[in-house]
Amino acid sequence: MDHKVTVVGAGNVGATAAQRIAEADLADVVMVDVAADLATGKALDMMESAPVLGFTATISGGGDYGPTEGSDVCVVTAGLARKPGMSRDDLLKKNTEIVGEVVRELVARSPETILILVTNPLDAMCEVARRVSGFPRRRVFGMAGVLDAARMRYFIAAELGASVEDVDAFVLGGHGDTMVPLPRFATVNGIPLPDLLAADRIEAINERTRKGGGEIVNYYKTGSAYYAPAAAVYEMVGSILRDKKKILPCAAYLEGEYGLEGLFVGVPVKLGRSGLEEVIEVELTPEERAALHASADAVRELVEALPA
Ligand code: TXD
Repeated sequence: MDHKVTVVGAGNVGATAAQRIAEADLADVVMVDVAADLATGKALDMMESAPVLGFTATISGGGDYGPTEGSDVCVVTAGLARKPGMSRDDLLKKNTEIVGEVVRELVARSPETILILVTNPLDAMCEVARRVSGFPRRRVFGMAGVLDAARMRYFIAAELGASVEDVDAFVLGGHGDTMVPLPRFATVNGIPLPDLLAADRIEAINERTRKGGGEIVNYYKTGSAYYAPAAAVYEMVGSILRDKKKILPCAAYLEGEYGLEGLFVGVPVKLGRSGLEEVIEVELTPEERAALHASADAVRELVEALPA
């Protein structure tokens, strides 16, 4: 393979993303996890599917960062989930430590890599990775918007009995309850959603999108969503490695766009071979802009709570 992708955290999202990337022959994949045997075992299990599925990419796994050297893209899914009794601040502290350490190990071996953060709280973990790596925003950003938008697209398609392929939508803001679905920009094969669906039905879809993560947790009980998150990672990695220049909503470090500065917030960006190539600014209504700024305030609060 011409490309190498490292996935740190061989848990649900990491391993599923690794599988998608390898099965599509996008890149050779290296998985790293503190649970070294878990990463080794999952990699071997996936390799044993290659003869049946016919992919040529290789997947390896373990606890060591040596094999990650020279990665084109590194995806960080390592972290702890919030356990009963654990406060949000405790989780923030713990995942800050984990992500900081992981990013240090990665950039020492792949100084030119592109970092995609997945670990929650997403927007704050992007900031940790930015500080530790010292990378420009072109090479450090987060996955959340592609997932949130995919959920919204699915809900629209299901509501209308339309093909998921025809539905486009996007979501702005931080990854959490304050995210800002933008139905005004949603289309079904080019037809604006508000022309097809009553306002109250659209609002119900917005609300379900905002709570999409929780809806899955309620079913899984002991874990969170991973099929759709892994698919979202796969789409971002594909747009980068194949230089597709897709416009995708990602957590990007804003430098004045949307009136926001020095903060990771979900906005549409262009992803190509050099990473985040452009932040796309769309004209927002005063209400949409206010909602985006409220969402940014929530991210800022988290970033200010980051351990020094
Ligand atoms: O939209 C989004 N950004 C998200 C984010 C969508 C889904 C999941 N989201 C978050 O991603 C979730 O809240 C977690 O913070 C991460 C990973 O979720 P996943 O469901 O994959 O969690 P798992 O299955 O618990 O996997 C985490 C793995 C696990 O195997 C740990 O052993 C490993 O991370 N881990 C580490 N690996 C390497 N190094 C260190 N220090 C480490 N600590 C834990």
